[in-house]
Amino acid sequence: MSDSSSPLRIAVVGHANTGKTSLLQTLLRRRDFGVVSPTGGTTRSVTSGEILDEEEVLAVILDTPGLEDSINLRTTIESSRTDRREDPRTLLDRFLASPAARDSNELAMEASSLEAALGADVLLYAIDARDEPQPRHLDELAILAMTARPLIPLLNFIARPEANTDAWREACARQGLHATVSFDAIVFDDAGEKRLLDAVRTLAPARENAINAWRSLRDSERSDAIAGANEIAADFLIDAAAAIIVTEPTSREAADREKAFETATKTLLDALRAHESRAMHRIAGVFGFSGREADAALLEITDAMGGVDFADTASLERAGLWAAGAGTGLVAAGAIVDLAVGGISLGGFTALGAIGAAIGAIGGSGPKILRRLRGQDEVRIGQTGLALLELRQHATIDAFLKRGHAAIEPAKIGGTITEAFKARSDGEPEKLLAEARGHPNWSRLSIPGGWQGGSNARASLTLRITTSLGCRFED
Ligand SMILES: Nc1nc2c(ncn2[C@@H]2O[C@H](COP(=O)(O)OP(=O)(O)OP(=O)(O)O)[C@@H](O)[C@H]2O)c(=O)[nH]1
Ligand SMILES: [Mg+2]
Repeated sequence: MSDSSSPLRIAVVGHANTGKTSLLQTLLRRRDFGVVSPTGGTTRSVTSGEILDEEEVLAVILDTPGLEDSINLRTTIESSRTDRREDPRTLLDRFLASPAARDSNELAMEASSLEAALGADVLLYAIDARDEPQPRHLDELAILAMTARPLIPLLNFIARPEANTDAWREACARQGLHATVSFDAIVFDDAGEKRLLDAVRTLAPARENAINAWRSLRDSERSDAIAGANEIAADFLIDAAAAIIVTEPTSREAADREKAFETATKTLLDALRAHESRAMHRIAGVFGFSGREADAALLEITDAMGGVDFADTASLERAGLWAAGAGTGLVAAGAIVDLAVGGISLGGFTALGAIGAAIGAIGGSGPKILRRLRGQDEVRIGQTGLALLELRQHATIDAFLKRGHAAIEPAKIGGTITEAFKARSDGEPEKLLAEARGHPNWSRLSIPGGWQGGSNARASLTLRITTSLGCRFED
């Protein structure tokens, strides 16, 4: 076979519909690889994908059609035996050279899978762990043993409650296969991928360099992705914390000021929602989910967020984070939005009455005094709202970290946002975000604008928040 500097070759083999193509999508981090479908017999020919580091091919992974009729296949191969001392590989070679293995024949597809297996350093035998081990599986294992290639039984679908993990371990052990690996193609688990590569390394020691390079490529991609995603989150959170919307009342009358407060609140929340969605798309991109796939993933993540939409008062009310006020219509129970005067929070609109006293106490710059004379107020996201946004950013990153590229079901985050919110304690990121308060020109969302994103102070705060958000993902 090839020399030790050539790429590692892995063939994924197994029964039809056991998640072979899904496994390739996840290992390659490519949702666009092959076609995955819940009905068997989807992959009809051998295809391959590469693990690339810059220009260098570290590994080639082969996807193969499932072995559909293994009982017939084994009988055909073994029936060619003429001498009891012939070893299984001789029988397999004879079968592959026979007309039965050619193009139009009923076993031609199986033959192409076996040809691919013969050229591989290691075989991964994909198992749908929800199945009971059946005679057809044992026939498959016996046929694959004829290739004389090292084989790792890989238990897929292990995240499902009906998985028969123990029965499969026992069945594999009876075939002399003692080192099974569990790896779910859908619920991505970095430690699981590491265990898989460790098993491959044990069986293909000559390919150690390629395997180590593959692993360190994935390690650095993962930490780059976490850092990149946290920076996007930090930048978004500073925009949110620093944003101030100045109200535009038609008069200084309390009723007009309240109406203007409601309008400004809606403007702020809508802008935050749109801005959050942009941040989520960018985070999806950092984790290699792009185009339509990112959209699908985002919908699922939104779904998984305990249904709490911070910009929808009805949703906040259901979660107990907002209460509709008796007279005003908008009283932020947990101060999702704040009335801000001179950078000091006065809570929701009910605090408007306190404004006169506050103005006296705080004083203010020329433009601020002018605004107050016109009856203008400032609205910004409250501490509660900000904490909610921070949790949502964290949940988004966490969901993408655990999402295999073959995932089809909604991303699940541990516990709903509401539960996480109630259990939270103010941490470092919250303290740091307080520094963005009182700097409306640090936010792209402030009205009137005056965005000064390039300031050094904002950049340094972004960096510190990125780091403190990152600490939460350290294992
Ligand atoms: N829940 C869950 N579903 C999975 C997993 N792996 C694959 N699937 C689903 O199982 C079905 C079959 O997956 P494929 O990847 O097409 O299986 P395959 O072995 O390539 O199938 P053939 O090409 O037909 O032999 C698809 O609907 C997948 O979404 C898994 O780990 N967990
Ligand atoms: Mg397939």
